[in-house]
Amino acid sequence: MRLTHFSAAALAAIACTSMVMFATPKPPAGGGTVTGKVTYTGTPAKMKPIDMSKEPTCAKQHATPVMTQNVTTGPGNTLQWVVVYISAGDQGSTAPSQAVKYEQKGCEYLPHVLPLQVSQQLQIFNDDQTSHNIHPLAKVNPEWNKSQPAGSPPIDTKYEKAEFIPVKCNIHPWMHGYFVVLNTSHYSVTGEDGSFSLTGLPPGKYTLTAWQEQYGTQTQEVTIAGNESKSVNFSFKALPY
Ligand SMILES: [Cu+2]
Repeated sequence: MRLTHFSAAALAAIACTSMVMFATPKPPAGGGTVTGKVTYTGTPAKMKPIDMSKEPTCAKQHATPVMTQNVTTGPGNTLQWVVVYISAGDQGSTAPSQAVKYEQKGCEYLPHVLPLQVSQQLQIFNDDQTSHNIHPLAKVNPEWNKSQPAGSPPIDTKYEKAEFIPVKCNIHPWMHGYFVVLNTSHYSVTGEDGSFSLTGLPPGKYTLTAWQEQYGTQTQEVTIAGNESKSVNFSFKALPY
């Protein structure tokens, strides 16, 4: 998903911009911006090709084998699928009314890592011609698993507490993903180039956390004055394998 490195606030800003021609524009959200890159040092584990031959309707959707994604790297030692978010200092915000979508497509979870807000509607789709049994392994929130045969309507759900929730499929053992349920609207997922962007930050002192599913978390303090833009980079040490 190419847009994953945009923050929710950035997407909202884009939505506003695109409406300028048709309606009186709202005042810009303003505030500060934090952008940066997430990289690694050391030698990360090699991702492995996934054998989907047991599920031919999925296998035939992929010209080349799908790779595992728990450490997804890019040129220049960048790390994809890292969630960067404000973990302290945010004044809090209510969840947006639009649902976030999670797809099961080609026996993969799209996106691999899905950030969403507490109480935000989550819609889970099965786009495949086979059954999935999605099983988010929540510990703080209620745990459940649901079967979703081909052609089923989306599962509508939400989470009421912040939590990093691993997601698996009880039918296809290679399917792995994450729901990252956050108390803040200021978050971003790194794209293929490891970059992230948090926008619309009011002046203040913040703790910024970067989370990678294998390498854990890192935090940095950042102070925003006015509408300034700050650059913050994170570097994870690749764990031995
Ligand atoms: Cu499945």
